[in-house]
Amino acid sequence: MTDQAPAPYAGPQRVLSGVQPSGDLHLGNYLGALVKFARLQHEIPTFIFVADLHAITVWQDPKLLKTQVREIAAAYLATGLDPKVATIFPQSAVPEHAELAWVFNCVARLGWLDRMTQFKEKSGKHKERASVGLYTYPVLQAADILVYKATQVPVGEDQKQHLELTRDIAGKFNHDYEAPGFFPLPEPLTQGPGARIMSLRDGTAKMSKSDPSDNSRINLTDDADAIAQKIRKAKTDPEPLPETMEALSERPEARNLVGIYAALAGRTEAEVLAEFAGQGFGAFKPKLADLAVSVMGPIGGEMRRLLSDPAEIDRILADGAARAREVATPTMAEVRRLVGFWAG
Ligand code: AQP
Repeated sequence: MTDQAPAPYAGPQRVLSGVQPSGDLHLGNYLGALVKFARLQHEIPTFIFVADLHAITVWQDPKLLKTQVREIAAAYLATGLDPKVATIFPQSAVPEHAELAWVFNCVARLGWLDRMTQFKEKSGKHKERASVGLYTYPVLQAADILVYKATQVPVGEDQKQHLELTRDIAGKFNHDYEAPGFFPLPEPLTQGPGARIMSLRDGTAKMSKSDPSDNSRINLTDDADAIAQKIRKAKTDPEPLPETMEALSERPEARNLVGIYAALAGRTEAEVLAEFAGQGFGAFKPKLADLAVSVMGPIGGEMRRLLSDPAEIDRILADGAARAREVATPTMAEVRRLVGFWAG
């Protein structure tokens, strides 16, 4: 007998991604994820959820969580997701995510999870006090993706390792339950200059919702004055901009601002440097501020308009949840059968 490669997944292509309702969305979330959602929805069936199950891996005020979910939904809509085209829904409205996560908890190995760098970063020095949910977060993420048999996952670079784990879980499930090609091995879509936006206060740290300094990030809800002021205050150095990105390798803050400009303008970093080489930040920052205000300003305004009608957002989310379950329910029924559960 010869060893044969397992049959590849032959089902339809689907896109899936989501964002946690755990704070204000920022420029990193926008460029690393949301921009891609709006583009992909016109190419491949796209499922975008609000990750409220993930959010409670760290404490969330129960009185605020629903409002936070609506805010993320409003951000999706304001950045171009069309609920008639994409399926937009809250994670907790589709119980199959949590059910499949349990099965995957029994497929994934402790050694695989022990390698996840995001848990180490988020749990910090006191990992014994972190929730078990924070540790198994990437297993739930695998379930989010695979319950829709999604093949492409638009995310920022920080999520690449979790996507590798999803592929490992899919491969092991297919192998252990003798179901070759049942789950796809999904690909992360991380390309583009917005894949890793860094803090405006520290070019070596990721721009993040949980950074205590509000000046470290541009929030989607910031108004024009706040955006311009944060860029004016962004940490830089006294040198002029060089002609090549290689010359910025030791200047993380400068590199970050060039990357942000390129991503917002839809240009390459090389094109940006070709325009600004030789100029200092006194000249570059006002141009970046104008660009950021022109792109981000209208998003905040549209979010505020959408949030003034929460019933309409709830209607969109309920409709999306019903459509999402049409895909998730048959996958989960098949998983129950493959695993041999009593309740099929
Ligand atoms: N700085 C970033 N640059 C590019 N992409 C980013 N993403 C997050 N930060 C950056 C991408 O945004 C999507 C949603 O992320 P999330 O809210 O689900 O969780 P996160 O990655 O943990 O985001 P934050 O802002 O860093 O939140 P906190 O501070 O709560 O941990 C993902 O696709 C992510 O890659």
